[in-house]
Amino acid sequence: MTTRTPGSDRPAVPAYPPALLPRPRQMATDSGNLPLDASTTAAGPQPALDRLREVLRLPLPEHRDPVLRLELDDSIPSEGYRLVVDGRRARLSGGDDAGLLNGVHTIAQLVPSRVLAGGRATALPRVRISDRPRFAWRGVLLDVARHFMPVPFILRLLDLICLHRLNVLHLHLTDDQGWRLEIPRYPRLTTVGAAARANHPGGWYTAADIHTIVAYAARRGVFVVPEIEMPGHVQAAVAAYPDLGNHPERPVPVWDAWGVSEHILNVEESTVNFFRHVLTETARLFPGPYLHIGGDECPFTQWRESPAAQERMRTLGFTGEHQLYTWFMRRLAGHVTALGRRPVCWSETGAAAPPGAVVMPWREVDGAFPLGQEAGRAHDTVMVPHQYTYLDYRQSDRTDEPVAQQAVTTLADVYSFQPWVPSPGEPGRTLGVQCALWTEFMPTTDHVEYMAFPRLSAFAEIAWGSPRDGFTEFVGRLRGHLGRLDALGVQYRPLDQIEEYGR
Ligand code: TNX
Repeated sequence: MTTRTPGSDRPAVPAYPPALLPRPRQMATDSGNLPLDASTTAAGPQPALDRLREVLRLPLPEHRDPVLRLELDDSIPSEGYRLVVDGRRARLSGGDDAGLLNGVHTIAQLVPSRVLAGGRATALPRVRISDRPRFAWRGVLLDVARHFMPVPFILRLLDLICLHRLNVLHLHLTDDQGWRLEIPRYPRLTTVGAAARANHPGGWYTAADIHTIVAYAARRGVFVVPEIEMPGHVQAAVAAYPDLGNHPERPVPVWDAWGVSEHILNVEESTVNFFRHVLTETARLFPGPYLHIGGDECPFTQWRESPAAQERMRTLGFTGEHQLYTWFMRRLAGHVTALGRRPVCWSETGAAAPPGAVVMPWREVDGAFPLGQEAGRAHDTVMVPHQYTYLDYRQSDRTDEPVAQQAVTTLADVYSFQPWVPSPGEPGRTLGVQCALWTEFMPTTDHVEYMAFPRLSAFAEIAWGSPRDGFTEFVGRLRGHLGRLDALGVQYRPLDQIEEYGR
């Protein structure tokens, strides 16, 4: 556990209203509460009711005239909910199942944090809450390629994601340093691409692991977006199958340095087919609507020097390697579309992004660039500007911060993130926002938690679009919220240091 300085000089955290985080759109409280016990009855749609049982740790027997009623209500927008608790009953109305689950996860914060640690709920405070998220995509990226993260940790992260009413887990499954998804037709992707190496334990997910993760996420209203990187960030795959690379005669190992590897895919038809098959298998394992095909940081050196790539360029009538890259991404995006899924790619694809793809701009704060209005069409975006959302950056400029990427993104920086959205009349939509846990410098799950929290909590407010009353108000609520993270044993970075040195 992290040690914390006792804070006698801190403002007291009010017990009521509970410090909800993200803060709901509208909330009114009343004194008194609704007592709950093992005989408390409930009724409503099954997925949310089952989740409510888990959250309150009560059996909640069903009854026609229940104390806790869950219901769908067409007048509430998608993912929105309304919660009314008086001294005798509670009613949770949701625009859809996702709205009900959001409401249930607010209820998880209305009960004392000891309930998160396994105790039974004994009461709900009297409240009226009317709430809905600003964005439909409220994501967290976890890089399991640089350092493999075991399934139990992913399930724990999913508990923390839904507690913050976030709804996307983006799994970065492949990179230069590891390939973490078992593809039965190409076993070496994992037996070689995810093997243990010196100072590196290795590991990969089987189909059964993915099934566990996806089902656990779905019960919590979270969908999982798998990412298979191409045509760069693929050295682990090239190590496993040298024929995918530009120099089959010179095999390379799985990379054990950080940065951008020069070893990219070749542009043979067999390589396109290989990745088509990988994407087909990935789509079979992940039922969600999106499939991420990477596309970031692809150095063209090998294509420039490869007679085969140059020949391919000429045959296709291209004048530069960038056209070859666009061609590659479009072919694989087309395959994703044919699989009935929506492709997602990093912003490097720019104006040349495959039609219908969702683009994640990570270099720019403004989603209009480089999507290129001049291209005559805009893409839907998920905004991930690194300055605000990269939780692998240091949390302060103190010299005793653990080793991390050099850049600094404080808690206050994350809280100041104002996501770009197109102006009225401009094409395209901002589907949402996402924060990123790239794990080059996070070898252990404790370390991931330290880097993620409490910044992920600030990110959740932005993603939800909570009403803002300034950073001080947020930190006051965060203090109360940290009690929940304590109850769950989260290894977060203590607040005092951030407070003192945050910008
Ligand atoms: C850039 S963001 C990357 C990742 C690194 C990250 C480190 C993106 C698409 N590419 O490969 O892990 O920076 O901050």
